[in-house]
Amino acid sequence: MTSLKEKLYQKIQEHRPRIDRLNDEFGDVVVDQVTISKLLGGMRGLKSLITDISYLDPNEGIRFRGYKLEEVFEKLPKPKGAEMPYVEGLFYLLLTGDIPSEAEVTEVVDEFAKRRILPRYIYELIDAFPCCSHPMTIFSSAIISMHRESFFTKKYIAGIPKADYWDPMYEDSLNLLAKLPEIATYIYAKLYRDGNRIQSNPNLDLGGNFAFMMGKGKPYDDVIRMHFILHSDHEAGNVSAHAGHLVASSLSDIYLSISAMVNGLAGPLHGLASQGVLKWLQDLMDKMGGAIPTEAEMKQFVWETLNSGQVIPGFGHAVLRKTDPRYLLQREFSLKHLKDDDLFKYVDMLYKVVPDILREHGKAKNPWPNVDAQSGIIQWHYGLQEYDFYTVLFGIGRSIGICANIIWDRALGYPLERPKSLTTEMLEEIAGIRPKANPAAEPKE
Ligand code: CMX
Repeated sequence: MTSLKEKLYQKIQEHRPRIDRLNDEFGDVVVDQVTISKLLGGMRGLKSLITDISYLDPNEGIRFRGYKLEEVFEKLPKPKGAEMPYVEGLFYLLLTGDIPSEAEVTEVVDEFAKRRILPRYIYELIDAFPCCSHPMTIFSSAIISMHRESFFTKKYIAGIPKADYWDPMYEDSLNLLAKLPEIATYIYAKLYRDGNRIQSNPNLDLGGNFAFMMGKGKPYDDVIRMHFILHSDHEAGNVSAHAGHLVASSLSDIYLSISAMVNGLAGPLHGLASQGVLKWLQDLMDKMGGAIPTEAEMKQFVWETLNSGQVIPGFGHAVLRKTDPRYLLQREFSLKHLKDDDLFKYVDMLYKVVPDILREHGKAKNPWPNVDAQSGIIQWHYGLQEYDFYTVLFGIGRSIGICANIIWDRALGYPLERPKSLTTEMLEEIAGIRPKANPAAEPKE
């Protein structure tokens, strides 16, 4: 057993009695109220899920295992000469709650390296897609096709005890996470480089190897490490995290669950917004003939978008009520490395004009930029200009967090998700605007 797996096992053993106690002794304690507006409003803010991997404070932003993002970047070990930490170290942190030592990270880097090789049929599957397919469709299909590899499914059929479910889920998760960069870079080569693929370098860490397979040198390895870390987890209620957890709750394996997670991420209100920002800004750049717009021109463009009934991509958030710290960290990086980039100047100006416009527009509860407002611009700057591909990068990052979540779901025996639904008539009855269909059926006091 690796030291990561041993530590995880020990943490699971320590954690289980806490959940049992809450369930056995405090099961009836009220946590939140379900109102009609919560039901009609996509359960926005309803406290109804549990995760220990990350917590999103509306005003402070995300914390991973209690650590602010700045602390995560500062404390996690870094490859020699790198500005950004090992992605594998983040996985260790999300899974165990502990900052790993150099030696502990190295062990995880080696574990991932051993598990990278893709089955032949994945290449064939990717080759079989028609040229205009969206990379997220191919990515999701490649992941789900590996269902046949699932260790969990084999163990489940063989009758493994419930208390041990986490173990094959851990093995499947490592196998999948190690392969995602290979899958993604082959999709990229296939769609945009006539299938000319650069073979993996097993001596590099996940971030370094991803950059290598994309044909990019320094500092792209740091760009992608930062990207994967920033996008890894954002609590349990966002669409991708919730989709992954929900599917996993029926004891689907990691391949089925992460594919579902990726499908949720592929929507324009979620991960696809990163490509949305780029496309939107490129349209403006075309209109401007490449010139930098004045503030007045930028305001006009933003209003035109709003008045045509569209959202401003990269702005707003369902939970956050201030500028996303993930945006700020990428902004800090951009100010250091790409402050003369024209697209960065556009994004910088958006930061100045959009919040006031959204306030005046009066709809968005949060007028500030989110993670997607900045991420694509950095990729563009470093030569990754096929913006359809941006959500795949988000998907690799998010898989790290969701795998950690799902391993813990299994470890703590979280059950099948099965909320109850009502009809509109029932809601009208509850609201008191429709007589009860069958008052005699009401339970007596
Ligand atoms: N531009 C214009 N209108 C916006 C807006 C924006 N950026 N953000 C919110 N609104 C509107 C909503 O569309 C909604 O309008 P209706 O009442 O007409 O439906 C209203 O303001 C209230 O929405 P909200 O409660 O503030 O936000 P939601 O929780 O419903 O949605 C989000 C959150 C992110 C989907 C939304 O802000 C949005 O569409 N942003 C643009 C897309 C985007 O950047 N998505 C990426 C988010 C990060 C991620 O998950 O990757």
